[in-house]
Amino acid sequence: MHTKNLKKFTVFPDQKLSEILKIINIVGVAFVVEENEKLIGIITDGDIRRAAIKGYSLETEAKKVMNHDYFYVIEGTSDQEILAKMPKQVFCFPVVDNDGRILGYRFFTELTKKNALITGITGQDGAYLAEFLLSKGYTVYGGYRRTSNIDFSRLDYLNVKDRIQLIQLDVTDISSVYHALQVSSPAEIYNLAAQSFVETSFNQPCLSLNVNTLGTTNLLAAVKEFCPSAKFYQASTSELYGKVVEIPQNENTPFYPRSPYAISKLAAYWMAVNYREAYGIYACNGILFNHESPIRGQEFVTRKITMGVAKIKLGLADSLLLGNLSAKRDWGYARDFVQSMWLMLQQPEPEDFVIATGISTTVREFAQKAFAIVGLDYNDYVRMDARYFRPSEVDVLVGDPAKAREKLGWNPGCTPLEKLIEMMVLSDLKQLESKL
Ligand code: NAP
Ligand code: F7E
Repeated sequence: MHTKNLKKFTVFPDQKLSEILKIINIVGVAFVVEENEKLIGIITDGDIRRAAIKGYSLETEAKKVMNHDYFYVIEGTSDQEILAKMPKQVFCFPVVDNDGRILGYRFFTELTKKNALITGITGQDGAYLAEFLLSKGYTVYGGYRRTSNIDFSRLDYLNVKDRIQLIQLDVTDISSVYHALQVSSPAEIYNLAAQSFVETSFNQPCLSLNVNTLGTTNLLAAVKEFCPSAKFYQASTSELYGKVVEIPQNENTPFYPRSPYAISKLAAYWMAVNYREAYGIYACNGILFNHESPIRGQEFVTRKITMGVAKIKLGLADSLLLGNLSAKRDWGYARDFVQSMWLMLQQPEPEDFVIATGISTTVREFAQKAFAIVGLDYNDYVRMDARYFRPSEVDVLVGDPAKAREKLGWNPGCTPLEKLIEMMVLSDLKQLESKL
C-alpha cells in the first residue's frame, strides 16, 4: 500500500461508526485525522470489539472508541522506544506495518516482563514464591538439582510446574550457576537453596556449610561477573539470633548462632552484605522467622505434628514422638512470607529486613491446638523422645517486624496461627484419606 492510498482509510473523529466500519473491514484499521489531514490516531477492529464489550452503542463516534491516547506502534520499534513514547500505561496497543496494516497487538505487561531466577524451586518457599511471581507477570526460572528421586510435588500442588522454566542448578557447582544465570538473564535472583534442616546440620556440618555458605558465595561471585545489575535476595534466618540476647529480635539485635546451619547462614548473610558494600550489588537479607504451610517438609516440627494428628485421627498411628516441647517459635504462613521477599527487591536501596509475626508459641501449644482441631487431647498421644532433642537448642524466637511493616508495607498479621494449623491439619487429613 502506497502512502497516497492511505487516504482511503482515513476518517474524522465524528464520522459515523457504520462508515468507519466499512473501512475497517477492509484492512482492519482506519486512520483518524483532523481537518488538515494530520493523523491523530488509529481505530482498529479491536477497538470496536472493546467498545462493544464496554457497552457503547455502535453509533458512538470514532473518538469514543479509539485506542486509548491513540497509541499504536510501527513494526520494529524497540521496547525501550515504545515505553519512552507511551503517553501513559496502555493495556493493549496495535502494531502496524509501514502501510498501516495491523500485524497484531501487544500488551503492556510484555514490555515490562521481568525474568526471575529462584534457587531451591522444589522447596516450600520456592513453590510459593514461584506462584507469587507468576501472578505478578514474571517469567520464572527455577533451579532444581538432579537427585535419584526428583520431587516436583510442591510445584504440582500449587499447579505451577508447567509455567516455570526449570534449569538444572546445584549451587555448589559453579559451572551450573554460570549456566543458570546465562540462560535466565534474571532481573531478580532469589537464593532459597539450602540444606535447611537444623537437626541435619549437626550430623552434616560440612555439607551445610558447602551448600549454604559456599553456594551463596558462588552465586554472588557469578552475579558480580555476569549480571551486576540483577537484584539478589538472600534467604537469611531467625536462627542467626540463636541464644537470643534480646526479646524481640530486630535488624540490630546481635547474632549468636547455635548450630552449623545457623553458622553457615551467618557467613552467607555477611557475604550478601559484603557484596553490597564492596561492589554495589543490590543484595538484601530477608531474616525470616519460621514459616509453615501444608507443603512444609515433614521433618519440621509443625508438619510432623499436623501429619501425626491426621494419622492418629485416621487410626494409622497411636502416638507422636517429639523432642523439646518448651521451645518457642514465631510461626507464620509461608504464602504470606514470600511476598516480603519480592517487596525487599522493589525498594530504592537494598536493605535487610526481619520478617515475623511478633507472636511466639511453644511446640507444646502448637501440638495442643493441632490435636484440638480433630477433637483430641495431645496429652493422650504426644510422647517425649530424647532422639529429637538438639545438642544445642534455640529456646525462644520472636521477631519484631516493625521495619518491614513501615518500609515494605508488609502485613505481619496476615494469617493467624490457629488458621494456619487448621489448614495444615485438614490438608494432611485429605492427603491421607485419598490414599486409604
Ligand atoms: P526447603 O523446603 O528445605 O527447600 C530447600 C531447597 O533448597 C530445596 O529445593 C532443595 O532441593 C534446595 N537445595 C538443597 N541443596 C541444594 C543445592 N546444593 N543446590 C541447589 N538447591 C539445593 O526450605 P524452605 O523452607 O523452602 O526455605 C527456603 C530457604 O529459606 C532456605 O534457604 C532456608 O534455609 C531459608 N529459611 C527458611 C525458613 C522457614 O521457616 N521455612 C525460615 C528462614 C529461612 P531438593 O528438593 O533437591 O532437596
Ligand atoms: O524445629 C523443636 C526443635 O525443625 C522447631 C527451619 O526452616 O526454621 C526452621 O528451623 C523447634 C526446635 O525448625 C521436635 O527442637 C521439638 O526448637 O521445626 P523445626 P527450626 O529448627 O526452628 C528456621 C527459621 C530455619 O531457618 C530453618 O531452615 O521444635 N522440636 N520436637 C522438634 N523439631 C523437630 N524438627 N522435630 C521434633 O520432633
